[in-house]
Amino acid sequence: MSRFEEAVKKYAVLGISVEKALEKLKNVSISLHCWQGDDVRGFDTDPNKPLTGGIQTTGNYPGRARNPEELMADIDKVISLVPGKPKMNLHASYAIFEKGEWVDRDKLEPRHFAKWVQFCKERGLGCDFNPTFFSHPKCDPLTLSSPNEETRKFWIDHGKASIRISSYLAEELGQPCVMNIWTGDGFKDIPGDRLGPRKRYRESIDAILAEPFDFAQVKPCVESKVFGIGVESYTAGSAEFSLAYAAMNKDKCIPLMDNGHYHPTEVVSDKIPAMLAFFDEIALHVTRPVRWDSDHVVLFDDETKEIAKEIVRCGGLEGSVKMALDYFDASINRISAWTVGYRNFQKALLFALLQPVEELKALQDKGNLTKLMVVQEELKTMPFADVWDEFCRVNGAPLDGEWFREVEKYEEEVLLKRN
Ligand code: RNT
Ligand code: ZN
Repeated sequence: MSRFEEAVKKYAVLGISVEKALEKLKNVSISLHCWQGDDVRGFDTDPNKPLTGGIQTTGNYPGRARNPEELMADIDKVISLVPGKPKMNLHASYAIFEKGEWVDRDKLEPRHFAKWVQFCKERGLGCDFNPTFFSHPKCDPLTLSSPNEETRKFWIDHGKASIRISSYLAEELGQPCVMNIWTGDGFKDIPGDRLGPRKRYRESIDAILAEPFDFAQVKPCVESKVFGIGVESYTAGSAEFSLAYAAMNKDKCIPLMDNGHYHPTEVVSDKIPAMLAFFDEIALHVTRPVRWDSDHVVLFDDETKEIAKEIVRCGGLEGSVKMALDYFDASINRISAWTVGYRNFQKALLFALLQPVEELKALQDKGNLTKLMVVQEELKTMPFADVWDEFCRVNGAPLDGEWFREVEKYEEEVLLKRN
């Protein structure tokens, strides 16, 4: 009997169907963020300008993608190293212009993403989208919450353009497009007015969402944040602001939680069921905060597992939870960073799918909390790795222990030749 067959038997004793878990995970779509490949620089402004909005990449590992061709080649490499098919996730700053052409963000059109559509079509991928409200001369530093009407209008127009681009992506690729609104609007020090920027932010999102779109096809989200570097004292799009906005606009907007955007002892895993008690749909940015929103590579760690567990237990894989990765590490090989994080999140979902959900619920409801603890602890040492290997095998991806060689080869042959 193979190790996998033995694992199937062991899980069957607990009433868990490995086959069902593998089948389920195969069809799960996780968005792969294009911005891990070039340290969030994009193509529409000077790539050497600083990253603003309270986010930061650190490190200068060789091999950063410098243009669309390199970024696409790198993404292809990642796709070959992960099981199944990801969904793409683009920022507006990754617009691809014809030679000699350039338009500012308020004037972006669907055609500036035609090359990405072609990329996705050729690979059978859907695509999510993000207006880019940071790293741009028109961040004053505020965007949608700016008191300067001209600045605010520029960014509203960018949001509207992004809705049109999202509709285009959804239509062309035949999959709904999640369009996330995040701004780094805020202040380093104690503000003189906390309400004004939030009122303007609210009005700006209203204005963006007044652009016509089909809510079945385009899923605008509002992402909250607690603070950022250089924006320590006040964030316009705080948790309460974003949650209240989404709750009051359920017909056109969904809340997005990034697990790097809360106080360090708060956990998004517990927020998922709380939100699903009220929202039909929620969106997530899966990342790993180390002491702050540092956007380290997602590991197969306790909170990632807990997040995945809640998604699975709450029926999130049926479509109610939109999952996207959001991290950017410039200090290690970027292909590896992407691959490790993506595979780890899949692992976490698989680990969650191999749990006797009904039994655990019943134990809790009957008050048998002793057995609940024992069963949950014993699940940790089940032969999960053998099932993961099988998942990789049947979905055309190299196993753990195999794929990194490919990255080393790619680094030598491709990445180190970039400078
Ligand atoms: C920043 C937010 C935001 C960005 C991306 C690039 O703190 O998490 O989602 O990371 O949009
Ligand atoms: Zn995020």
